[in-house]
Amino acid sequence: MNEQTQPQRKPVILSGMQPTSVLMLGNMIGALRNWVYLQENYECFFCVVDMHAITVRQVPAELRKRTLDVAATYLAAGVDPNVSTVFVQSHVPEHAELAWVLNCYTGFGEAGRMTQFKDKSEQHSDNITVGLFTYPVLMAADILLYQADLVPVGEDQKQHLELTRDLANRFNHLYSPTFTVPEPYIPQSGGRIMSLQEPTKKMSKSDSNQNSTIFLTDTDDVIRNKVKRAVTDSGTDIRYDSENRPGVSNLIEMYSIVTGTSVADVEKQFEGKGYGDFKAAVGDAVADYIRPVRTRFDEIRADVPTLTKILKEGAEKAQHTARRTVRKVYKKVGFWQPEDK
Ligand code: ATP
Ligand code: LTN
Repeated sequence: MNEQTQPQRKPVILSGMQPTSVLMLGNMIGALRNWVYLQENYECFFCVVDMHAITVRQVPAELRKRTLDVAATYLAAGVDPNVSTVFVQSHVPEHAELAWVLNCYTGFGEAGRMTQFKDKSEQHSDNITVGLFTYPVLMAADILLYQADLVPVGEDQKQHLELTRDLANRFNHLYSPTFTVPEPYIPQSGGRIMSLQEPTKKMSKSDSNQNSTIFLTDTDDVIRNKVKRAVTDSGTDIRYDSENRPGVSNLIEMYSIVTGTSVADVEKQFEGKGYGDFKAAVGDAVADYIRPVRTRFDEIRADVPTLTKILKEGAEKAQHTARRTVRKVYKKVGFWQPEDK
């Protein structure tokens, strides 16, 4: 290397998923597949956001198990722990520390406008906690701690990314440049996979109707059956029109992504065919897409000592970066440190 050239800092990525259940097709298509291909060119931090998961009530033993399930799924999908840092959010206490500070810079009205808060408080009307309200601030802390440039997420997280950017800008202007202002990375196609049973709602891993969601642990037969029973619209031809025909359009989008075919070519391929033939093809294609992930998941999940080692090393590495940001922030807000004297 030329002595004059400084080694270039790779841009940073951070993203995470909640261990509220095993992951599903929407998580894979909306976010995880992008993590895998971006990891070569970015310095990546991928966390299992267990602290976010307790914003709605969890069964402790299940949460423990799901945390390992989600970490194993990241690896099964192709996240390489030798390249990317994979860790559990609660293992790095700086997430809670920065979240507290950012809470003190977030307007009450600003947090109240978050649509995910409104949706989730309707779903969990018997237990609307302050934690659920302040969920996006913890997410902002996750991102800003690592000075992330890019955050690969599904469409539903766009508003949370806007809040994160606002908080970063606010803090930088109040004090001095402290945080990188991150950009969302939302796929053009597949950023919002819809529920198989209610195609106007997004597919979600905590949907109460199991038939709405294709889990990455579903067997080939279960996948084919769920697709066969998917709600479609009155109509007979295979034509993309997400506004008027959300059911069939969702299946077209899924098929297009998992087979790498354009939507126009999918329409051409199924011209003159009915919903029955099309659903059978979608079921097969999705099963083919998920099968290798499921097989690798079973192997990785069975080896808990290796998984533990990866997560422990990941947390140490993540903490190293996170601590630096918290130290900077504490100094700027005026927390006295012994070395200040
Ligand atoms: P929950 O149902 O527990 O609220 P979720 O299924 O929405 O969770 P998260 O853990 O909140 O999943 O999200 C993980 C990632 O998957 C995020 O980047 C999110 O934007 C993305 N994602 C979630 N649902 C979909 C979907 N239906 N289509 C595309 N991307 C999605
Ligand atoms: N809120 C996100 C999960 C999440 C996240 C993050 C995503 C928590 N912290 C940081 C990207 C970056 C969701 O998908 N519901």
